[in-house]
Formats: sequence, structure tokens, C-alpha cells
Amino acid sequence: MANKIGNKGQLLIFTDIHGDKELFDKYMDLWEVENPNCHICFAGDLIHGRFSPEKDKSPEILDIVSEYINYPNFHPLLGNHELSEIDSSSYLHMTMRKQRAHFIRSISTSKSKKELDDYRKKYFDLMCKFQFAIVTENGLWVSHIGPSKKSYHNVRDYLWNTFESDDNSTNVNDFLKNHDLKFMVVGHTETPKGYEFLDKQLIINSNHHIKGEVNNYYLDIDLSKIVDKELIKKSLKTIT
Ligand SMILES: [Mn+2]
Repeated sequence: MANKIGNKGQLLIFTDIHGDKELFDKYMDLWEVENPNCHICFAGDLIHGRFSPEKDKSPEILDIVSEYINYPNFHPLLGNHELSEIDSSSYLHMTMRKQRAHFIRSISTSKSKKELDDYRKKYFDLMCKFQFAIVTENGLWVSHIGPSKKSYHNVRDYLWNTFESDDNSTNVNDFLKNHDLKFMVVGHTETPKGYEFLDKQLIINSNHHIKGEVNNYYLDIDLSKIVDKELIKKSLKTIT
């Protein structure tokens, strides 16, 4: 369910790429692939372009992810968009029918008709390997969405809560306390600035377009330091 990361080196965190290959490439360039102490995490929603269909490069992104999926310092996490593709029993699978149909179209745009089924299976199997969360030895939890006010019965329910409809600061604090953790980083929710601190939770948007402005935030965290709000604030960076 959650990958564990030690207290050496650095952790890069990005969220909600949504098929933007240009941005994905820029973020990948920041990663030292062969350095086992340089970890990279994509915290959900790599796929399903939100903007124009012709700009959706989800299959090309997954092709690159498949090259690194077995690297111990590469951590793609499930978002609601990946979950809608791989969990046919989930509510997301039904409600995100349009995005799923679009995903098939984007595969058929980049692959030949003959290869379509093979690639659909390849991407399905690949996304099944994505974890729900990562936990670091210095006390950080990273997932696509935080715990919900509603009780959750299984980890799948974890991907339901949204910032807009559910002030969950009590739940976040309880969750962190119960699991002996210090801070939480999530994506999913678009925030006006491109990031938002809610007590011990940071929401970041690494593919952020609002009113013509672009503020793409990510984190570059020193894993040897104690995690607190100050460290997270210092670790917040932006790319244009
Ligand atoms: Mn999401």
C-alpha cells in the first residue's frame, strides 16, 4: 500500500501532471536517475489530459514510467484518474467514463490499431503497480488525497476527500498522530495560488493554470532533516 523511504538524500514530489508530457519531462530532468538516494514521487493523476485532447500525452508518459517502474527510487502513486482505469468496481470507474473513453482515444492516436489492445493491457498492468502512498523515515506521508471526514473502510475510500467540500484538518491531525507521522503532502485539489497549507497538510498543484498564470509547484525535500512545516515551506519550489 505504501512505499517506505529512508532518511538519506532527497525526495522530489510532483502532483497532477494530467498528460502534460512537456511538464513531465521537465520534472524528470530534475531527478538523478542513477542516484539511489534521489527519490522522485508523482503523487497521482499522471494521466487524463484536462485541457485539449490533442495535447494529452498520457500514453507517452506511461511509456516512460514503464521504463522506471522497478527502480527503488521511483514512486508513482495512484490518483483518482488511475484508479478509475484499474478498479472496475469503484464508483470512479462509472463516473469517469468520459475520461476513460478519451484515454482509449489517446492510445489509438499514438499507437497503431493492431497494438491498441496490447498497450491497453500494458498500461493497466503498469498502473496496478502504483502505490497509494509513500512514507518517509523522517515522518512525511504523501498521497493523492488526504483522509476524509467520512470514515473510510478501505484504502480506496482514501481517494474521495476533497478540500473544497470537506475541511479535514482534524482528520489529518488524527491520522498523523495515529501513525506517528509529522506532516502530509497531497495533490488533487486546485488551489488559487498553486499550493495551500492547511495546518499539517500541504496541497500542491504541479500543473497549475489559473487566469492565464502558470505556477507549477513541487517539493524538493532533504530527507535527513526533521519534517515540520518550516522544512516543507523551504522545500517548496516552482518551475515555469
Ligand atoms: Mn485527482
